[in-house]
Amino acid sequence: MEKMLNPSDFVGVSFWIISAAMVAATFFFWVERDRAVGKWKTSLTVAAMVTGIAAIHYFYMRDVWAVTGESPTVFRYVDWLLTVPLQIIEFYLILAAIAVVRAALFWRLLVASLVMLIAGYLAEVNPEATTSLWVLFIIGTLAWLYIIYEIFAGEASQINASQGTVASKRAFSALRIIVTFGWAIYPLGFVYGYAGGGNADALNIIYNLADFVNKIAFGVVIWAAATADNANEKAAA
Ligand SMILES: *C/C=C(C)/C=C/C=C(C)/C=C/C1=C(C)CCCC1(C)C
Repeated sequence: MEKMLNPSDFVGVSFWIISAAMVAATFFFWVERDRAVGKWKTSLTVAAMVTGIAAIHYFYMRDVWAVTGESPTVFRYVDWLLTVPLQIIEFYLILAAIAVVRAALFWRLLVASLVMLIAGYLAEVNPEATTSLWVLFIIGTLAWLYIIYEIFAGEASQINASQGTVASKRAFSALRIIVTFGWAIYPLGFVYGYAGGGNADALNIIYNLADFVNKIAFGVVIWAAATADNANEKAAA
């Protein structure tokens, strides 16, 4: 018989709660898309795609955890491989909504995010190899720091500073906070999860929290900017 979720398994319950939240968020962004104007509609579509893809993966991750008690590493990274590039597209859309942005910027952010995730995956599928585990962790962290550099000091930041509207600047600074502090929860989860012998409970609860912040809260930020721009436009008309 298939094992059911154990109510006293708080990590398993967190998988359950995030599954429900991802579905609800997807529905919300999808419906609210009607209230956004112009290019912001696409941003909300992408936000709904991110939470929708995550919802599907959370259903499976919850089962892997409930049945085996092991980290659902493969589903986790398949989800991230789909949703992180979508979030990079989201940054690009915010900039493209206000200015002509070079495609090279998009590709640099995309490649850096892939290096970060591939390094993390190679580390986590074989955590017994502790030397490569931490070398790969450092490679992934450097790729993340590069993304931070790009949005604080690189071309993306210059475009935002010189050509942003009030709403797009607000969205852009919220994105900076998400990528710096929201994304920082993942390497923290990695350290708690693997330092000193490994702790799958800590790893998964922290990753689940991080996904809640970075997929749902991130979408809400986009939604706030999208609907604020709408209000401005109506006031101007
Ligand atoms: C929706 C999923 C998101 C936004 C996932 C983001 C994942 C990260 C920012 C992962 C970062 C990691 C490092 C910075 C070092 C290597 C280990 C990782 C992959 C956990």
